[in-house]
Amino acid sequence: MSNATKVTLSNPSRLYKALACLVLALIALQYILSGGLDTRPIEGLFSTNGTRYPEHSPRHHQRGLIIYGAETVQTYPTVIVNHTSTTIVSPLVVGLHDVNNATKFDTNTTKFIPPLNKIIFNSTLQQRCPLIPPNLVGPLAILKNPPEMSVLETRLKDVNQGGRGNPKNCASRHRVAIIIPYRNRYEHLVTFLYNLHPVLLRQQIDYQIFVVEQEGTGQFNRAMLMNVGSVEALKERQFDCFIFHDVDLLPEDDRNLYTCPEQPRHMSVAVDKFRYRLPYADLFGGVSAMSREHFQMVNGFSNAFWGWGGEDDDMANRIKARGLYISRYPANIARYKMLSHQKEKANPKRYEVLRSGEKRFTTDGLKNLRYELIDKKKFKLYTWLLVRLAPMKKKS
Ligand code: NGS
Repeated sequence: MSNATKVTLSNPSRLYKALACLVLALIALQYILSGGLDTRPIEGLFSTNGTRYPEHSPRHHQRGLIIYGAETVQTYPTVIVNHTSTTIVSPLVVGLHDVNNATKFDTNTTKFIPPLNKIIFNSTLQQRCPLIPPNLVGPLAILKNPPEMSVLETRLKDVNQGGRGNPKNCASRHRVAIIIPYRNRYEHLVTFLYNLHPVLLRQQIDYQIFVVEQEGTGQFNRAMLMNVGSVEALKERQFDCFIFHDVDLLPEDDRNLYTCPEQPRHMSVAVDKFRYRLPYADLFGGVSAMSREHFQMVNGFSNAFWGWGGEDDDMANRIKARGLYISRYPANIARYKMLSHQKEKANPKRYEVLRSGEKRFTTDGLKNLRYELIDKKKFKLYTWLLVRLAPMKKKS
């Protein structure tokens, strides 16, 4: 027996100390091997609102797995991050891919269902944008004398072809299609783009502006153009929010966020033309925001309003009939200036159509929308759609 062994055996407290050291060393070794000292910048699970899943979440410590997707975890893809470089997919990119082709998290079994094909993305590392955009300025000076469109195009460098914008250094929380029913208002359109793009960029929204022009000289159908805009926008990307916007309204405060909250939102609460007072409680005209889900739930706008007036009131009725309600930001923020123009001829039948609207809620709208897309162009500052609207078939 060696001296050392003799000492240990003759002194049991030393033996315990040695054993304790050995156990600690083994624990440390296991920790290191399981990646405990990994300092790569992003790991963990995130929900769509940017919060981290709780520490006890089964995969919290699994490196390289990021979930964007949230309240309904099962329906959103998990992304396998390529860790040879520190890359991660933004929700923007995820949205463009088939969710069936991605890892899903089963909340019942708390297990991951593996993807059909492993997806490895190589996009830039991006954190979600903050809830409150940091560069807002509040009240705005309205710019009423825009330069020519070609000059504006070169000035608005951060806008991409088709009138798309996207925050540079973070992944936006909102995918918004701005839909403008339009005819013969080119000067207004330039002024609108001049004022609106900088606001949307500051608001860190992932957006695209769609100008939906009605062909011909027949009676204007604002609601139908907005329905067309929503359908055509979704052919491009899975927008989660629609903002229906008259071209003659310019926001006076960039805290009036161009996003869709929990409930449909009437945005043009205080307009200079109405001395900044809301004309009536159910007004939903001018500028309004609806999530894709809600817009489809109410079957879009009615197609039955030809000529000025009533279509927005019908939408307010649809919203209420579905148990939703119109929400608003405070009037000191949701302020707009209206560009002057000749008032269009009101539809003499609008009250009649409005009164009988309820019985058409489920049939008249996105369900029976008929139109022909005559032309489509992606200009630098907007996507332009020229459409021929088909009148609703009369019931015999
Ligand atoms: C109501 C119209 C709405 C319109 C609102 C404000 O009278 O469509 O005025 O119009 N309803 C009917 O005519 C039934 S505004 O002056 O802002 O263009 O939105």
